[in-house]
Amino acid sequence: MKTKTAFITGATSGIGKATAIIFAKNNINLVICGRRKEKLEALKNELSKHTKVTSLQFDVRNKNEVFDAVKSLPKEFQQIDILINNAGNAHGLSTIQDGNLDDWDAMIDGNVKGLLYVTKAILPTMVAKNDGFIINIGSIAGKEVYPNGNVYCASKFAVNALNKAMRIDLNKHNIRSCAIHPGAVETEFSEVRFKGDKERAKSVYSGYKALQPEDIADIIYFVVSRPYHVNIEDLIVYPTAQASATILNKE
Ligand code: NDP
Ligand code: 8X3
Repeated sequence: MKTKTAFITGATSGIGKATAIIFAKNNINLVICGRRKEKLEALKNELSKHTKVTSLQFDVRNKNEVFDAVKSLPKEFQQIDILINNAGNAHGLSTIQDGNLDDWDAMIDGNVKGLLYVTKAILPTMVAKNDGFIINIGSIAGKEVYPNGNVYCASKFAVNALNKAMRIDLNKHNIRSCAIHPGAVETEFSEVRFKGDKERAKSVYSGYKALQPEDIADIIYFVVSRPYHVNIEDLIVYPTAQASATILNKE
């Protein structure tokens, strides 16, 4: 079977990094992306013993950076078979009336527009070869609005909608798309949301066993390794202790 190449955004941490690791161990070549260069370099060195890896440093919010980065790919990495639209974060947790405009920009620009820019930059080669797989990392926040989640929830509702749009628009090009919507996953996510407040971030994952990034990475690998005629389109994944965005069975 032909070796596949995956393009993973947000590979410096959490779900994206765990996905890069499981893909590398399964001989999928990798384009790993993120803003933190030293983390990209460390991961590239670690995974190069399993597979071919290149890295791209860019901010998904900056459309020129996105398109220039994709254009700069070495020839052997230009045919992307699998795109993992994973980069994203929540910034803040407050009512709309108390919302911070910079936080709103960061979420809409990163989680929605960034995902679109990357998809648009990668799609021409997928369309040309009439094949491809796009995994969009949504969230339970894209299925349910919860108190103080407002703009983050809106950004993930948009990811859910865009995943459905991709299924429709790309159908005639044989490009599969799937949205995976996790509940609580223990990553740097809450540290970013709470602007470096490690104690507050830790409390999000205490009193129960949260999902680990590897749990989601395993599912992503399962989805992309189904036979060609099978497309899992939409998945919600919770920790056992979680019943909805707001119901958690904590000790
Ligand atoms: P992390 O904070 O651990 O990872 C986020 C990743 O996204 C990092 O690699 C970061 O890289 C990258 N990233 C963030 N903003 C940008 C940007 N502007 N440009 C480029 N890269 C960016 O969190 P997770 O692994 O948990 O998050 C991954 C995805 O999963 C996100 O879309 C998140 O919304 C979603 N999710 C997370 C859940 C959770 O509970 N953790 C639950 C449901 C969904 P760098 O900083 O190097 O740029
Ligand atoms: C991350 C999960 O519940 O904090 O998307 O929105 S939640």
